[in-house]
Amino acid sequence: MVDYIVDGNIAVLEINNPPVNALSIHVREGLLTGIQKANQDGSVQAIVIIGKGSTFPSGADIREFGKPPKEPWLTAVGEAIEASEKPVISALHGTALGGGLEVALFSHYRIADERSRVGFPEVKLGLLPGAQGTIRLPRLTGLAVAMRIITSGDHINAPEALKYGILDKLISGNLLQEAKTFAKSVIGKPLDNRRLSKIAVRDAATVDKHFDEALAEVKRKYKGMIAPVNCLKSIRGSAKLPFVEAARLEAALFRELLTSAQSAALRYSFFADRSAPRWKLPSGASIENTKPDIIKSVAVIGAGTMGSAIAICFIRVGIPVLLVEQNDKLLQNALKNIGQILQGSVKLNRITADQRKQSLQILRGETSLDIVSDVDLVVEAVFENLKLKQEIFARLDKICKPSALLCSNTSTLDIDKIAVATNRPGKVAGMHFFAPAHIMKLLENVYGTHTSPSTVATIMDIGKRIGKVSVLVRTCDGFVANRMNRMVGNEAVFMLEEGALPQDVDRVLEDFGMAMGPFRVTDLSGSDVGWRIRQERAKEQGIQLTYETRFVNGERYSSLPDRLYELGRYGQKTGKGWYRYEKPFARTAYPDPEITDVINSHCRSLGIERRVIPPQEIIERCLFAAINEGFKVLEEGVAEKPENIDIIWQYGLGFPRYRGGPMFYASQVGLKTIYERVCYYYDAFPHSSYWAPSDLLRKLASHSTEVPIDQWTSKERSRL
Ligand code: 3H9
Repeated sequence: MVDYIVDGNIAVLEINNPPVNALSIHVREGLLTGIQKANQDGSVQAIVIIGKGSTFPSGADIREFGKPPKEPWLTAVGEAIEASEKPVISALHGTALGGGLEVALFSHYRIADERSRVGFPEVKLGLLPGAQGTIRLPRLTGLAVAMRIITSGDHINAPEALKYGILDKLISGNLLQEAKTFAKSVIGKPLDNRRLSKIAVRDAATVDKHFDEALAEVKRKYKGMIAPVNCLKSIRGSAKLPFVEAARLEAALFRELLTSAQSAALRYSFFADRSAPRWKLPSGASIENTKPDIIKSVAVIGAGTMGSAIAICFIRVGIPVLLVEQNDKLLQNALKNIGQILQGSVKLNRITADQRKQSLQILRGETSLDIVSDVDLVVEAVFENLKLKQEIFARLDKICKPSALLCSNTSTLDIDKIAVATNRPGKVAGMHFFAPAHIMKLLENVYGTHTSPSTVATIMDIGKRIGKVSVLVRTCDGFVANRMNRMVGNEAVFMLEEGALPQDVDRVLEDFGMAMGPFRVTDLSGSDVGWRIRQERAKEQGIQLTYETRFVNGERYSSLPDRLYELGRYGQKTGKGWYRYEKPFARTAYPDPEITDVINSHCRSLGIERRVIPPQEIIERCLFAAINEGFKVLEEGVAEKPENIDIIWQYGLGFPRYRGGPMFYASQVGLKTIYERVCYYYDAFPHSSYWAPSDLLRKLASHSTEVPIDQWTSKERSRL
């Protein structure tokens, strides 16, 4: 894995561990023996470390973490590099990250391809650069820059790294040749002033000030995460302690992180990010064997908030959009809004003024559906009503060219029921965007019974092209996100009836790490939306909902949200919802005594006795209910694997990444505990049938030892 090549008086250690030259055990061994051999080889006067293929090492091998560590440690390899009597030059290209950058910092010189990037992304894995990265980097860059680079995990481009002193020289030509030439130029020069362990942190005297400022920043930015705090503690050590002691402190802080639940979740998330978009259908069709169609033009039907934001997703990557809206006034408003949103992006430096102009040039508003005959893909984003969608799809089927894909942005409706309105069910699918669609990363792509593999390949591919994290799910009521999240909403409201207040529930879930509690989310999206859906469903079923309604079709029902609607408390947009706001559209939510009165009088009128609901119960009732549903989703094959569910929750529902997602969280709590609590709540709340335990959960929980999450579907689902 490390080739040892001698060219004249230069030994080249070429690391060959595709795809990213991760510093796996054999690479570490190869580097160590290579350094030793070169030092013993009388003909060698300098050593070059370089990566084969597309990159210098991009870090330690993340798959080795969580397993028993194997010697030599990266630090031991690095110390041998630094101690070398012959100059060692790291020649960087691609992405020199984490342990890779640490190898470079142990080296006496660092030169780099001018297009390369460096960085310490460990914090994103819940770790710190634990092979002396936190104590070596400040010696080159000073404390403030080191703190920023290490706590952000961001990549730094080569010119910037040169400016900070991380690199000694940028190379535009052949890296290996230039590295050898550079190596020859430093033969015989003193090495001690190139050994970072011998150099002091130049601004060590100011460390407390930098530490306090950076700590306040990371606590605000990365609330609840321990890795950024440990990074800072270690960097502070680099300035306050002798080198060897600082290294010892770093090792202890690294070990604490490596064994933490947060790092396990973040490492799981790293691989889940890569595995979730890799789709596979029960038929065997998959990303590996199915080619996507190339989408060159799109029509978005419906120019409401959602439709407009979806249009933005396409035009900003250069895909022309026809935005269709019957009502010309609404259409003109939407076009104006899109212009303003893009202007906002220019102000935030997310796009240039030119890019805005180019995007708007490929957007056309139209009031007639007939205009979409030639587009490759239609995304329908009209009101959530099955009959309306069926009518539109029937018309689209007649108007659009036979090869066009017809997709719905429905968030709940069965794709099969929409597809039957057309003569091309194979080309019908769901593309469920999350509001605000131009910002939220998630795209829940939905296939129906008849959706063809090439349609699936195309919607997954286009999702990637527009920069979304695309996850494929099978059609069912609510798909994965809304189906599971409904349990959170239900339990949250039921707990209000039983004794909690909105701020109690939200606080517990936000302390858990959720981006927003369910009541703040409802206030943001507007409680009128849910009210309309409830009324519509009741009408379909011939049911009259009143304040006294406590059961619908034998299922527990709370009319509290309906009371809110009747009071005109639609949320932020009316300045009042589950919370009070200073004015309509203001963002800061204040607990509202009026809401407490509404809840208390609701309970009195229905004869419900209120009690104190402990935080643990709030967590269990919201999350365990959703997790149980998640197991049903797996059991039914709606999601192919737990990672898909977790990625949906992270990118669509604000689940904290450092907890992995509800399914990973379940694996950490333990499936026996989850199962027992689900059974307990099912006994306590028999009129909430979603508490009925999932068969898959029951089977997995019955094993004497915990079944690892990567075996949940393959092992058990086939045996159900
Ligand atoms: C560390 O270094 C700790 C040290 O400080 C201390 C030690 C004591 N290990 O992302 P891609 C796989 S912590 C194992 O699709 P790209 C990845 O799973 C580490 N595997 O490519 C995928 O596999 P598959 C600090 C890794 O071009 C394949 O490689 N470093 C690793 O879009 C291609 O990856 C990091 O955190 C790894 N380190 O992006 C860097 N990296 O095909 C993590 C990748 O089976 N890596 N794989 O799904 C990255 O950020 C990106 O992979 C990179 C390339 C930017 C390098």
